[in-house]
Amino acid sequence: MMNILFLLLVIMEPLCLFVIKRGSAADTIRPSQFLREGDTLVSNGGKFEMGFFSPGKSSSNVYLGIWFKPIPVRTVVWVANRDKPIQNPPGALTINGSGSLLLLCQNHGVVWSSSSPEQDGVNPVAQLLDTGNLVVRDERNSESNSSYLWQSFDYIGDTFLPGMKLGADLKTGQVWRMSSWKSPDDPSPGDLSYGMEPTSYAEALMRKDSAKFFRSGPWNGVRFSGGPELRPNPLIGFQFVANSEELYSTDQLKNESVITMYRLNDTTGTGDRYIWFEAEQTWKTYLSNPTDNCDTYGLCGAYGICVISESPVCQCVKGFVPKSPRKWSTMDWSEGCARSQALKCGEGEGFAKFNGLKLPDTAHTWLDNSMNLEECRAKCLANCSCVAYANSDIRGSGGGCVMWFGDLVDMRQTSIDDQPLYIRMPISELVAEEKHSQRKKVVLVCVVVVAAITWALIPYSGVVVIGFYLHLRKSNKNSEGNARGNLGNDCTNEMQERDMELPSFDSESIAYATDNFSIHKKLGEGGFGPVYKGTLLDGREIAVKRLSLCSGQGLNELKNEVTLIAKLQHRNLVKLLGCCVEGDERILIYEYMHNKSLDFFIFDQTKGQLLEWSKRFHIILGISRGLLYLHQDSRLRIIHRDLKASNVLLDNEMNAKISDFGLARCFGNNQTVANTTRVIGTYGYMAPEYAVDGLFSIKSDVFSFGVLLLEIVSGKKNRGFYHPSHNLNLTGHAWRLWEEGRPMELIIDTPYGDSYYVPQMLRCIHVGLLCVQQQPDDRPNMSSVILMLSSESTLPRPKRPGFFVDRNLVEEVNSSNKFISNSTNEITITVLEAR
Ligand code: ACK
Repeated sequence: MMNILFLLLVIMEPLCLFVIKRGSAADTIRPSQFLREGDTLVSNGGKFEMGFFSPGKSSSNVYLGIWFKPIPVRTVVWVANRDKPIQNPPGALTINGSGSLLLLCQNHGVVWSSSSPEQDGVNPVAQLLDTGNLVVRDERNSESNSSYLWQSFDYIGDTFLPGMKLGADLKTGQVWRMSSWKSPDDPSPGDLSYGMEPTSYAEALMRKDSAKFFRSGPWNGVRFSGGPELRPNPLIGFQFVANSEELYSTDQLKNESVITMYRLNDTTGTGDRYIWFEAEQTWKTYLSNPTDNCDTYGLCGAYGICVISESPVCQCVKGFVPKSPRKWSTMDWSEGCARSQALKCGEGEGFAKFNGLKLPDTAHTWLDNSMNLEECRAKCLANCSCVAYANSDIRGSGGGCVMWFGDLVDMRQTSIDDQPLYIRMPISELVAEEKHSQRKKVVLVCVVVVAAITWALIPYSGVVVIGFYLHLRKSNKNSEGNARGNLGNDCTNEMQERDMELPSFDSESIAYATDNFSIHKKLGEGGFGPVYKGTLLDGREIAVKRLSLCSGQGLNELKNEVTLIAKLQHRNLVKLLGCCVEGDERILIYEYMHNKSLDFFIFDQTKGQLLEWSKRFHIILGISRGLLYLHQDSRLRIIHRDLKASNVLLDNEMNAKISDFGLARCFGNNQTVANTTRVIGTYGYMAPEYAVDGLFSIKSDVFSFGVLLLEIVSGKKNRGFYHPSHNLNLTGHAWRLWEEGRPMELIIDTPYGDSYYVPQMLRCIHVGLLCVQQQPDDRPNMSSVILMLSSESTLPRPKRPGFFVDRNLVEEVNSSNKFISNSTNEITITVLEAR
């Protein structure tokens, strides 16, 4: 009856007296006042605004929401009627005498109401605060009084604002949990949700539907164990409260002028922290969860540790081996690891210490904050089901005790080692470890003794001994630095072995096979000289690369190519059959590829029709597999350094084969990055850190792969790309389209007709953009790339690509380096482009 009265007042009689005046900047509504469509409430300091809106492309559904007032791009942070849109406007909001907010609509009466208990004897007023919180309070209580009758902060949507709580009120049962919008057009709850798990050692957990998806790791008094980025920082302070009444985590803004929010995004499957950049009038992502593949819940299974810099990323905890070696070798880590030696409880077990880990899932933990680490160890040891323990609070010198029961799941390596995890081990494992460290100690003692003796005999000579020892240790550990001069021992040995095994052809038989290098047999001109088709006496077809004397590829490059790929056997690498070095003649002989190189097809409208989408996808997978093999061959790690369309050949079944290893470099086992003063590669494919600083790594190859991927999908060259309305290159253009939500426009005018498979193409564009990100650490490695391409997993949101601007700028960077090199002779930039 009451509702009908309101409806009559508000909707049927627009001249009714008690309507909030249009354009007025009131921040409150009192009983018998109405907020109608077109009216808004504005918080006192002008930070937030509340009114009616239609999200995204939906114009028929109307919602009551709160958004940032100063931001021109309407960014809605809270919606009242998330799953009950007003479909027959107009609607109006009011508050009744007992403090309930009522959202009314012409034909349906009350479409939404705040679920606060009705209160008698109050003077209710609804007020939009400057925090973005819509509160209902008794007007007699001051604004700052926290005893609100109702507040929107208790009903979080997809956006977490400073001051909100994530967790639960254990007394009232009120749960504070975020949930994503279904889509940009539909604010009703989507698949993704984020909240605090009420385990003994609580942690925040993101779920996709009901499955665990990402963990923050537990709060250890200073930060969430899951990542360094979750530490306090100059912008946001974290607070974590766990007592018998409440369990929650909250943020406080340290600088009030900053506009920030954390938002769940159903489309990308991520939680993103955004900051508003006033000068650029745009939101920028500050961090995203999951950050990378290693943040995927339980990726490496039980007792697996994810190490993002490794390839493959999953490793077993020391003392454990893959449960299913077969699956593990195919990068299916789901079964995790099992102990290599069984535990025999009570037979002198102990614990191995692991530093720098995100602590495992805390679902089965036990906590006692009053115990110290020693007591914790004793308690865990005494209980055969306890598999690990750690200090629960790392403040000061550390204290508290947390113990794990059941398998240890979802660990990853992090850069901070302030909270070691102690994992239960059988005595045999601990003895082996002890012997290893004893050996190291003995060597060190010997060095010190020898140094002391020699010092006594010849003053200061001991320094040389210690220096020599340190040098040996360092070179054993890692062999970073100039690539060519610093191949790891593994590399050098392997290469020497390979060198000897490569068949040597005599120049006469090659001349015969190619009709004396006849022009009719010429396949084309490679980066370092002509390539001919030939037929050996036994009928085998070959491709003969004859290095021209004046080419940039000297004997060194040839030897490099020979030694690196002679023995590499992979169906996605072109096979080197032999070589010939006689006098001035330097020739490489390869298996013959019937279908030319990839650039012959993809950049040509007519020939491009021969490569329908499924073939393109097959080629993309082939290149990824070939590159993965190079990057993680059992003993070598090879960086190609010149991956591009013309260096991918196609055999008679259109299988992709990576070719041209003249610029490739080999890394030792522990080496991840090297630098060179001689930057060689091809414009458009070079990663920024390589082109500018000469730094190359598997991630610079990943960058080139990303460019190639986008080229294959779009049929356009990164470097030659032209667009009438901007000056971006292909990667920049692709990223812009992605950001604007129209990535499929990348394939406009492609010649592969209606052979599209849209989800796969979108995935390829997405993965391509992840590969060309500016920061090497943000780029996935090739094992992740393959996983991403061949699964339907949620992918992180790509950040800005490297060199996404006008190609001329890239050239400017390089040409300015060239200038330095010419004038100082320090850097010689050699940027070669074969085609
Ligand atoms: O696109 P294409 O026909 O394929 O032209 C280039 C040219 O030589 C210069 O690189 C071709 N080419 C290079 N290696 C091979 C090979 N192993 N089999 C067939 N063609 C090759 C390449």
